[in-house]
Amino acid sequence: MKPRDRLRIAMQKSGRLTEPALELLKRCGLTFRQSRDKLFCFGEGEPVDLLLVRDDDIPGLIAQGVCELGIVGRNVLNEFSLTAGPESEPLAELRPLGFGRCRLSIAVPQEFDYREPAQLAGRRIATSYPGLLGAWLRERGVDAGVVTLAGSVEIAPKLGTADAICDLVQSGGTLVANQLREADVLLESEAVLAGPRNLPADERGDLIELLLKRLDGVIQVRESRLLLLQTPRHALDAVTRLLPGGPQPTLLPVAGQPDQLMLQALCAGEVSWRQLEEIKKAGAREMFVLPVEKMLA
Ligand code: PRT
Ligand code: ZN
Repeated sequence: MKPRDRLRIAMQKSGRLTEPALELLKRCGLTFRQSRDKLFCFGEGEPVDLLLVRDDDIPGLIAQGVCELGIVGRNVLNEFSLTAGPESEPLAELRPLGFGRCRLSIAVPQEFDYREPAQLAGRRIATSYPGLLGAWLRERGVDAGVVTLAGSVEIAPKLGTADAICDLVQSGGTLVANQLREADVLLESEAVLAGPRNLPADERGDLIELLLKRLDGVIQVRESRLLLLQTPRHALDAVTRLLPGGPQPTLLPVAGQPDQLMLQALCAGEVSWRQLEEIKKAGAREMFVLPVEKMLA
């Protein structure tokens, strides 16, 4: 079979990851002919097309070689890797993408006084993630019953079909609504770019490398902030010491105020209110934290 010279990326057709994934691809310079109701979207500028599918199908499509890349939750990717069987093509997490964050957690009824995994021995735990839960229990030497459910896992304890659950948690609202509480975290999850462990050795491999570089640039910009502030010269050292990580700040004179300086610093990551308070206490004034739109080093 002649290798395809276009790249295919699988992503969720309709769900939590759909909009942020499309937005990220757009920022990487990828746009697609609008046919969102279809399975396939043709890429306009670059030779990269989209497959719109259920998130659970994404790892399997990559493993079968139907597509080269996929945007999917780490929870779904790792569950696939644990349950796919040795003959399946091994998959890799190529990049974490910073959206769709959640946790795969054990949750127990409010009255269950949970302190450690050993207390789950002999209990039934309902989950849609039997692979991840099974591995977690095995690692801890806990012999518990795993009840696999496709959905509505959170109602299993009330129905009497399980004593605890293992499910995704974000705000925790669903657990509270079902009189459950989070007891232990198995996996911190977010959307990731998944691909085969061995990248194709043709043009598609080169295209993937190019895409990864663009993605790194987009993620770096998205997580960068420009911090602007004024500081008296005598407080400069103290203020500089408190700046979040990044390259050396730029200093500019302030017209008519020789003892004041304007400081400009690129920060890798969010600058918290607490950090700003500390910097202010050190003597800084007129502070601005700005998002970075584009960056060319
Ligand atoms: O149709 P398809 O199969 O594609 O969609 P889906 O219904 O399986 O997936 P979807 O869109 O619900 O989730 C896609 C991915 O988003 C998941 O695989 C996770 O990686 C990620 N994600 C992030 C979440 C959540 N947050 C989340 N809160 N996925 C599910 N939930 C559910 C959770 O299962 C529970 O029922 O929301 C509830 C908990 O939310 P809180 O806020 O009440 O704690
Ligand atoms: Zn799904």
